[in-house]
Amino acid sequence: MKRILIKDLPQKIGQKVTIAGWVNSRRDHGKIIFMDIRDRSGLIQTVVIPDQEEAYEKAKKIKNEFVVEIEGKVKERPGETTNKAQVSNVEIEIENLKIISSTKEELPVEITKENINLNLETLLNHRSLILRNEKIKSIFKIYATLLDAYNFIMRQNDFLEIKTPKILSNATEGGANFFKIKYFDRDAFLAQSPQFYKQAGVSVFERVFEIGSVFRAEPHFTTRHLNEYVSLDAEMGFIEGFEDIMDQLEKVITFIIKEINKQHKKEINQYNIDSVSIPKKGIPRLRLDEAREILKKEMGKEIEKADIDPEGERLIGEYAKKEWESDFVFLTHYPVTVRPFYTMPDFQNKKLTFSFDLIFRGVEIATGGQRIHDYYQLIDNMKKHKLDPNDYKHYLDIFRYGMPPHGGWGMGSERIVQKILGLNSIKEAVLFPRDVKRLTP
Ligand code: AMO
Repeated sequence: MKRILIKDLPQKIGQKVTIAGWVNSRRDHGKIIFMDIRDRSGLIQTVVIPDQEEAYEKAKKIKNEFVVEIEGKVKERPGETTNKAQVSNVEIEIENLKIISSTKEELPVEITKENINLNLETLLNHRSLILRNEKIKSIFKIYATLLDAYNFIMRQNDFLEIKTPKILSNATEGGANFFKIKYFDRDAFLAQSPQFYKQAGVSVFERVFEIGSVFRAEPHFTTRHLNEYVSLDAEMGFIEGFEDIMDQLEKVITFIIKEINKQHKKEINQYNIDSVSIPKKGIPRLRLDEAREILKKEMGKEIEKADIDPEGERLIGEYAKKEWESDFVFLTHYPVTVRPFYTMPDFQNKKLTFSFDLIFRGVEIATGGQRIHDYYQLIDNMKKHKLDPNDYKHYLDIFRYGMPPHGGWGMGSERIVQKILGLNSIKEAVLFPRDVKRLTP
């Protein structure tokens, strides 16, 4: 008999069916054995009694996580025995039971708990097993919707999807957090971002986006840094100012959040956290120096460096929530000294740039801004940043033959999921994360 999915069982009451999946739990009550079976669509209770001799004998030996195939009759369950995890009020009375895959091993960790709460090391050390937990699977269901929604809204806004190289001859973002690799007989770098290539994309297609892996050699253990993450990038031409980019990003993030809230109520509830809110009036925008003032006046926090630190971002996030009921806030006009050489300086104040960060629940999730599009200004600015234009010949070629005013953003996908669910570490939002010490599984 052809296998059907657990979610379709309520329509099969009184019929004989075949299902297959993992044994989520087994309870032996002597005269009756219950097994909860899990497949990709849900969870169902099954029962076997001694009259079904062969199946009953097999069921006695079964342990959690065995893979089984079950043939039996779908029955309505009496109301009082319906438990919370049940997808519906039906159960299966087992007639035939086939063990497809078994193990002699004991499970190293208990994974069926609804409210699993393990420390990060345990979560990562037993990764392939722990990912089977419903609450943990939810993270990746939300992640998949995020990628799908980003792709959809970008295409709808006339951006073309591109894929750019990840093995490069130069580091793109400056700083020291790049991975140097051997590339045949010379050195190469893993892309820290698709920055140069998405700008090249503008020179051809006007509007491009990319969903792709990027690499950062982050030597520290923090709750918000990964060494390999998936960046949601965009770049658009013919802008009138960098506000156009923020407007576009706001549209995108609003759509993504709406989709996730609509499709994942159940998953968000498992994490016992409020769903994300964006005020009707839009995401508030603060100049960085205004934010500085607010932090000093309202929260007694003085930012000494040119850039705002993680604690400052957290506090400004709290302020945005209190003042505007917003989980998001844009910070704008970062100083030249903390932005890469390709960032457009503010026409009115050359010490500042037309750039922004988007803060979500107190963490930076996106950086963006207007870029320099004039060939000669770009060369000039490279020199100001102590870079040799000869090292950037191919990048400069983009600007040599006509380039419109443009800009874009890079957004960390894992940080978005982390903040939607309130995960302690960003690593929880990655199937198999890497850090300084971890290259497995
Ligand atoms: P930036 O370096 O700020 O900007 O990165 C953009 C966004 O990527 C995310 N991010 C990270 N996420 C996880 N682990 C990391 N180590 C990590 N580093 C960054 C953050 C951040 O906001 N080219 C520019 C973007 C642009 O201007 O278009 C860039 O890469 O969410």
